[in-house]
Amino acid sequence: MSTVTSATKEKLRAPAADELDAAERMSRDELEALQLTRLQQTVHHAYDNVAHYRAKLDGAGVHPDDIRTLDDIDKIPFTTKDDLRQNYPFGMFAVARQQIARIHASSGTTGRPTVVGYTMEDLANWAGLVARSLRASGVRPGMRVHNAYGYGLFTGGLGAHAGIEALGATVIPMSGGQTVKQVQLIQDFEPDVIMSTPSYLLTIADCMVDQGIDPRSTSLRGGVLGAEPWTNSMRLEIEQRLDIDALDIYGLSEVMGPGVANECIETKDGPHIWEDHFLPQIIDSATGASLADGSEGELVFTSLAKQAFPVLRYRTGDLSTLLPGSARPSMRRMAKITGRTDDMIILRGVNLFPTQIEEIVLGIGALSSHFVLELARPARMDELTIRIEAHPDAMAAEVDLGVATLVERIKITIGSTVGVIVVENGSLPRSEGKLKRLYDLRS
Ligand code: DLL
Repeated sequence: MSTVTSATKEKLRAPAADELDAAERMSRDELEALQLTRLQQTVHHAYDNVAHYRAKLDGAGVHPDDIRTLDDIDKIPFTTKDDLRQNYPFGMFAVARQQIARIHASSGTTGRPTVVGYTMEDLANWAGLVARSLRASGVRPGMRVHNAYGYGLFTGGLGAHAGIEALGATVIPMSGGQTVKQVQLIQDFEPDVIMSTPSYLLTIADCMVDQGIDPRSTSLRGGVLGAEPWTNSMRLEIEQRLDIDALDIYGLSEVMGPGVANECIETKDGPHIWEDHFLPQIIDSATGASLADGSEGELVFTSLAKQAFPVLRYRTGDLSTLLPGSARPSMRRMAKITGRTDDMIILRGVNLFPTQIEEIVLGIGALSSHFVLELARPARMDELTIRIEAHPDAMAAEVDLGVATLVERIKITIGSTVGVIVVENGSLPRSEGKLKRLYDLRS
């Protein structure tokens, strides 16, 4: 078994222009023309084949023929998770059941899961977009990719799997969990790249340390990480701990799965949305009004080429900002997700997201990245307590100073007073997939 030192690790590189898909090289005008044709087809397809969409469009007095420009999209009513739940399980499918090649479902913390379906062509398109995402991350045919996203109804495992194969890379279908085995296979199979949630990659790195393995010494050169919000400070932490490039992959089951958007390694400035397949919008969550690019709000997507499960103006609940394209100039980027509308904590009138706390915590060396937030209402007022583990190498006095700094920085940047409790190292639950940061103890 060979160990690779930092000096010998070859950096992942950006694809050359001739390695890109045709859509990535289109001009903005060509792309918008394609989007309009595909939008018109999608609206017709949804109207003709899904009773829910027909009723919604009829109710709004809109006929598919009324969509003449991309701006006409604002005439179409939103689709929400609730609409999908009410049509559980297969009411939103737009093709005959014999054409459905695969089903996925998102667990959903409350109520019924949301169920999505794919035709063979949908699966091929999805694999192609994950392959494009991997290529943008610096992955190339022939590389080995360790896939630690969970296999099963969750779209992460199988979605990533098909994309790795479509790219022509070698997939190691590890799935989530069994952390000791993850470490062993990384040592033995020497993958170039790992796919997992950012929080689970830190769990894997901790497990390496427990076994006396330097996380920087493995064969890994890159991580394609997503499925949960993570900050640029977390990226830095991961890149330094594992000596890799860490790229952000975004997606959601309802819109497709992983690979709706992905960062480009040459810029690492937020995921590029693959706009030939998904038309993004940002809206004001309270009023539903469409906002101009550059404003922060809720991301809404319309699928442009899906057969089995077209979505019209699906409200993701994810908060972001649409930004101009950079490494792929004609496709817009999304700013890293700040959080979900459901994760927003309102603390004595101040809105706050777990990612804001993460950003501050990671700037304090004496504290670790392992923390949870507890929201309680002991009296009339809500109180937020951060339970956090100290950095394993920090001295007690440094930890005390770190805690004081944390309280002060939260007060200054967010404007709320929080409690902080330092807990024993290893006592907080470790992520095996999507990390749960917020515990609401109020009810
Ligand atoms: O998590 C799809 C996925 C799998 C994406 C693997 C990337 C990698 P769902 O389980 O339906 O699908 O959850 C979707 O996860 O609405 C966001 O709130 C969150 N999410 C996904 N990717 C990111 C990301 C998959 N890169 C929900 N940054 C979405 C922040 C993300 N949040």
